[in-house]
Amino acid sequence: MQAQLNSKAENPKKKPIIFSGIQPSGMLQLGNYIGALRNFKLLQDDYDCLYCIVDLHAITVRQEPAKLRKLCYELVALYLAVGLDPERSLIYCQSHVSGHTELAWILGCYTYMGELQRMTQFKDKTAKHAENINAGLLTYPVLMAADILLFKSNLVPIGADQKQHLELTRDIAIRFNNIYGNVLTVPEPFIPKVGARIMSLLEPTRKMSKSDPEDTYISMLDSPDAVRRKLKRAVTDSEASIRFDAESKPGVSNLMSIYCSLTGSTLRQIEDDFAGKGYGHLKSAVAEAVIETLAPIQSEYARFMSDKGALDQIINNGAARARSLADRTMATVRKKVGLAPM
Ligand code: ATP
Ligand code: LTN
Repeated sequence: MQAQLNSKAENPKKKPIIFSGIQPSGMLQLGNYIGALRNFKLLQDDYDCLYCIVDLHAITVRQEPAKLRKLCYELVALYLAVGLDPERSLIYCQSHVSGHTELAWILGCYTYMGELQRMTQFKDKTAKHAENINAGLLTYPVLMAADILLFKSNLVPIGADQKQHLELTRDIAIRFNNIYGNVLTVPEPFIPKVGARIMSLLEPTRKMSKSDPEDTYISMLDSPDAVRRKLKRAVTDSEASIRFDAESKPGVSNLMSIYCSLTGSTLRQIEDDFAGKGYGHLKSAVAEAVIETLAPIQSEYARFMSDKGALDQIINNGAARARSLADRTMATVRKKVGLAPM
């Protein structure tokens, strides 16, 4: 991996680089899996990947320290349980690599207040956490840009809600390059065609989110009973017809998207297969597809969680490798900007 992530001149067979991160703000929910995590695994054969636990992003809202610490391990175990291979995919915690915050400070000086203030996530989170509108919530996308640009990443697998942040990352990189030459790689988003925005089960016009109340999302560790119960209660509509229309039938359309993305069926097929059947049928079919997807992941998760020493080794090794890659970008950036040589 170390050799594969060397510069193209040193290694002409170098693969393009992928970076993505997930916040340890709760156990992952089904939307995280469908929108992001499962693509991490699909992409690891063709790219050099870095998959980060973005703990510094998570503290933009209040977290309980002991719980946050535990969640970092749980996310690493979950990354491994879905099939990420630490030999091929570098797995580590954001706070273990100081280049993230150093680059974020520098890039913050090339980002406009207006750009940050109009980010949808900033508006949503400030509305949700009116008692704690801190500067970190505003500068959150600059840290995300630093995460990505620190490793000269080419592709960033994300759900649809992060598209705006990725566009800002591109703008920052282009602005920086216009001043200093071709220093930063301008990344592309990788957003799945189906399942890029899984919606809340109880409020299907809002995205499913792990920091919302438990009954609104399916946790990746939910038992089969919990999955069935939550889906049974999922909000639909009074029309009793199974057809995709995200505007006027958000609940049913959401269930159809979940089913499609887990089974590979098309929306058309579902409409045909469930023609004349009630919503109860659709809900049970979705529940069984979810249970079948989660079962092997949950048993692998339990196995990885039982060896904390091995998890420590993986993130320590990941951080060491990430640091050495980050140092190279930081050396160039410091020099270009004109900071005093060390
Ligand atoms: P939080 O509730 O703490 O803000 P979250 O559940 O929204 O967290 P993140 O950690 O912010 O999740 O997101 C991790 C990845 O999962 C991102 O790539 C994000 O786009 C994707 N993602 C999050 N929610 C969904 C969703 N409902 N549907 C599809 N993708 C999603
Ligand atoms: N902002 C993302 C999490 C995140 C991320 C990243 C995703 C932080 N840094 C870098 C991709 C690449 C979120 O809230 N889901």
